[in-house]
Amino acid sequence: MVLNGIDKMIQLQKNTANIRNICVLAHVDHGKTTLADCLISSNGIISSRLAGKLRYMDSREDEQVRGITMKSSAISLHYAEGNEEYLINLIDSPGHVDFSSEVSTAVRICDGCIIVVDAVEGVCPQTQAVLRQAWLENIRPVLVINKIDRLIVELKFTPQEAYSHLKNILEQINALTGTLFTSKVLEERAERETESQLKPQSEQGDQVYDWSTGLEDVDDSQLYFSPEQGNVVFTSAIDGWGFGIEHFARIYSQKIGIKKEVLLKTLWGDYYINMKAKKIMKADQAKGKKPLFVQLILENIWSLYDAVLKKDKEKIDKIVTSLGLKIGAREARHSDPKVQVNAICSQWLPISHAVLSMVCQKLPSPLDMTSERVEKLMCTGSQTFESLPLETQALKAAFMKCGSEDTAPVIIFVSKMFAVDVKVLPQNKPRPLTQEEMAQRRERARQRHAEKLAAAQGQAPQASTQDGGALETSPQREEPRGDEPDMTSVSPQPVPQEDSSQEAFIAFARVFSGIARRGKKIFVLGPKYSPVDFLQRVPLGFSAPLEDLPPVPHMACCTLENLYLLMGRELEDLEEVPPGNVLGIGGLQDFVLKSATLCSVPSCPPFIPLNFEATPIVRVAVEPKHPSEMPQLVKGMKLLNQADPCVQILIQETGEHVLVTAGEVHLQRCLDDLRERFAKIHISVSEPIIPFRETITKPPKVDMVNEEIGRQQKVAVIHQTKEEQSKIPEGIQVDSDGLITIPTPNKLATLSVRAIPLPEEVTRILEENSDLIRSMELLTSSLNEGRNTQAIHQKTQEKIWEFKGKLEQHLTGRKWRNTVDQIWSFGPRKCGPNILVSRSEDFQNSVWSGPAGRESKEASRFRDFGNSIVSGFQLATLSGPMCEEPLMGVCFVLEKWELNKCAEQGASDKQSQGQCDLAGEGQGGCHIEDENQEQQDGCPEPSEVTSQKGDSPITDCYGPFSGQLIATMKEACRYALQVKPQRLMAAMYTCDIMATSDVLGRVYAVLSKREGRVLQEEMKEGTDMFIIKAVLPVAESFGFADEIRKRTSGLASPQLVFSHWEVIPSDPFWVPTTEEEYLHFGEKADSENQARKYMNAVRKRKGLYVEEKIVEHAEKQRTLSKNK
Ligand SMILES: Nc1nc2c(ncn2[C@@H]2O[C@H](COP(=O)(O)OP(=O)(O)OP(=O)(O)O)[C@@H](O)[C@H]2O)c(=O)[nH]1
Ligand SMILES: [Mg+2]
Repeated sequence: MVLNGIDKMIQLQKNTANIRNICVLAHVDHGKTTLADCLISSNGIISSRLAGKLRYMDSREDEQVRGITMKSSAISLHYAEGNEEYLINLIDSPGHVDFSSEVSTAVRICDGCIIVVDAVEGVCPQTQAVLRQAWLENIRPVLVINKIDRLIVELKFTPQEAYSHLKNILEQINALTGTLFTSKVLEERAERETESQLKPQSEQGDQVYDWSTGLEDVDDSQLYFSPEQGNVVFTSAIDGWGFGIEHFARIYSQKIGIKKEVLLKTLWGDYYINMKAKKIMKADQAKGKKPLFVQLILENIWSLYDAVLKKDKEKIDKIVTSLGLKIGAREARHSDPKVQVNAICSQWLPISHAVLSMVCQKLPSPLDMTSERVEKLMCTGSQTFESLPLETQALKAAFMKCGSEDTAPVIIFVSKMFAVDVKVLPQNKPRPLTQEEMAQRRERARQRHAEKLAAAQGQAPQASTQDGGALETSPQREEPRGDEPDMTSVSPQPVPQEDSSQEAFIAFARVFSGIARRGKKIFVLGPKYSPVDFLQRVPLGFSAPLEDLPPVPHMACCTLENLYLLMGRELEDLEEVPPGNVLGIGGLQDFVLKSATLCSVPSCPPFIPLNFEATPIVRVAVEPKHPSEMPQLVKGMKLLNQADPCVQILIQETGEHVLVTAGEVHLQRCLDDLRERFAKIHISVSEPIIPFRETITKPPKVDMVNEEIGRQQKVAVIHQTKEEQSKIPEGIQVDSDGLITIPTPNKLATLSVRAIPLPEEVTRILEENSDLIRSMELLTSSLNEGRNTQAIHQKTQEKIWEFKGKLEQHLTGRKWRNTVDQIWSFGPRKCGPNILVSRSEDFQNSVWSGPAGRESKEASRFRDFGNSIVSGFQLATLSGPMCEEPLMGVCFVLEKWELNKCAEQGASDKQSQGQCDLAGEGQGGCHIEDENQEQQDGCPEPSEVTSQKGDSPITDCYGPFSGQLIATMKEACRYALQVKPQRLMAAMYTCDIMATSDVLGRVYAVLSKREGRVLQEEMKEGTDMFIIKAVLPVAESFGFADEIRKRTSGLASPQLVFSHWEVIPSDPFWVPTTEEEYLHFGEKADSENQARKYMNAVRKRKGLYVEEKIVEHAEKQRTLSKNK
């Protein structure tokens, strides 16, 4: 039975002050969905007996089967306290790391969150992650410590032990909050400092910087979780109970006669009560006394559990009567103690009351939106609020007011699109008729009946009864003939046209200001939309219909077609949604891909993008089982892309359709969705494509048997050395230091390139700043094109200097002198973690100064061809020589760059012919060109370059000169790499495993089998749980979670998050060269070489040549032990 109908919800939606938009966040399996069940059952949507078992918010079949939540979904609940009625829009979110993007979509549209922590497991990695997300979104948290029953039943703690354990958990989580808070305060302070330095002397000279905004002065007491503040409750969601100390303070103030306020302050903490004197004392005055929390609260709960578990009927009855509860006969007689506990506790300490009353009192309503949050939402990138146009700044007031008057601008944020079966849509569901509708229909039928009677006297009586009967049972079919033409137009809609159109997309959204009305026209703003653009293009006071607007980039206009109330698995139709509410919007499928800002005024900026914590890393190629079904697959993948906030869909150069997902579980879900919902075809899936990076290192100091290289003589040179292996062709000079000098095929230019490994720290800095590098690149390219760009924002400029400073700090020493100033480009894709340095005397071009740095005549001559060099570098860094994977951490130094005079003037036909004959290596040149063509998809620059120089193209039989330069540069880089010790880099996961001591050994066994490395092992205080932190190559991670779970009988389950790239120490090209190595590894060195294995697997996948030896005379098999 549903207690509150839709009408009640509609009414509650209007009272903004009593709306709470909240989400439940936690580590995986800490009990979010179970808690949500309890809250939902309080509204009668599900029965209280099923609460915790049903997991109502887990509506997908695979969620139920796997027992984990995979998406966030919302439900609206009603809660009454005293005279106030509240509307709670509750969003349940997943805790599994693979779905952390769903958490981001939830926090954006909430004002507060419930952080759930398992009382046994305590603070876990995802707890930290979600707390951080809540912070980043500026939403206020409250804490629920769940699964208290496990402390009693599983860990068998005494109440005193439980108290210290809970205190510990609180300390941990507060420490976390503390670090978030301090870093934020310090950041703000730093910001203010720089601002004050920037404008120290304003015109009036009276702007004094307030130095008092230090940590010590900021009131942070509200931020921390503590039971006396009322922002912590203790629950057991599975047993249906929960309490905050306020509940007990109220009860005991009546019972003992101590003021409630006093109890509120002392129930948690080291206070004890002197019953005789009715006084509360500090614990240190009397050792051995139990704290109030233990004596007055926990002991009661413990004794209840004790009685029920021991089936002490008498004691149970005593407790039940003393609490004044009424337990149903069925529950009282039930043999399962859980049922009894649930029946008693859920009446005594109803969990929904404890949690919802905390939510209503402690979490803000949409009206309490802080100005800080509004500014953050409106300012993308490095913009500051003050730099926005005035019209845009004016919208801040609308956000804060959250007004529902007609003049208020409508602002809606869509945080994700989710797919539902069209059958679930309210307009397609047969709805029970209301009394009035029945009456109307009866009346209409009667009229028709009368008309028919009048028309055809004879047959009328039978027909009319049939007609009337049909109307009552299936009114839909009769309607078109009725007298309501508007209804007729609605009814054909539900009929699905095709199989694949069975999914409808609903936008998961929130109204931030104004009323969202069905049929209203509204702007859809893409993430790159800029209100400045609009204000420039469209005359002020534009009042024509929206359709007549001149086209503005990243903006579209659409109509709000259907509005829905999100009720977990159900949707309810709404006509309008007042501000501050969470809602579903239908009909945006063609306008919104994943998220968007909808607004009725064009001065609104798009909201800042959602910040996703997980990086999509696991990629597979998919193809239909039957090739003819390709179009369905393509369509299905498009739909999947829209329905999932985090998945990426790519079509690779090879024509493969690739799915990039956050992890194994996410991949499985995406494939299921593709098969069953979106494509509805059989698909075959490749083995996961594991990304690698290629790099170079310094020459090793020891050989593979740990002998120092250099001191021992290379007595037995069994194999040829590596330099010979990489086969540098003739005509290319290599000096002892690895400098490659190579001419273009027509010999008009010669390039000298050297590759040097970058320090690890520098690579990290480059990776962290890739966004900044991209914006620097955009800026330079727009300057190059002579476009009138806005001046760089002060903050961006500062960031650039800071970035440069960091690089300088780490690139010190003779080798790196002036390197930072000479950086010419980053690569691949102009923003990657490799750099091109130009040491050429004649031509200086640096990313810091832009092209106009030092413009001499000589320089301009070189500049024309500079782009080709950069393109060659981009291509070289995009795919390395080992297995065509991108490079990482390599610095290419262009030491010299000689340009023949005729290259500048343009070679005549004759000349070039001559050159061609001279070159004598035409084959090689042409071949390189071909390869270059293949690579162009990934990097569009080369074609642009050629077209730019359309005015004086230098062509000879090798093709345009610029193309030759590109190819030569690429080759030079590749050879420069090959003469250095090359290494593969593997993507690494960090892995957190929680395991009990008895399965620890097995966890280690699995980890070491899969090349994992344990970083840390800690024992969780008060439990026998160990927390293991390890790193594991992504390549070895498939099936890892399953294996761990199986080997430990489900007692340990790992969480894998992408963390970094790591160099695989072994050399993929290694062969034994010294006598020791030969002795140790044997002539064929066929023992495992991890790097070579990976490299060959990638080469095989890409259809590249794999050098594999066929064993002709296998050495005798022997076991190691026999060998000893
Ligand atoms: N003992 C005990 N078990 C609980 C309690 N609450 C939940 N559980 C169990 O914990 C497991 C996970 O519960 P869920 O509610 O699915 O956890 P969740 O946080 O929603 O998990 P994800 O959505 O996958 O992150 C289930 O087996 C629940 O029965 C509790 O209070 N006590
Ligand atoms: Mg869940």
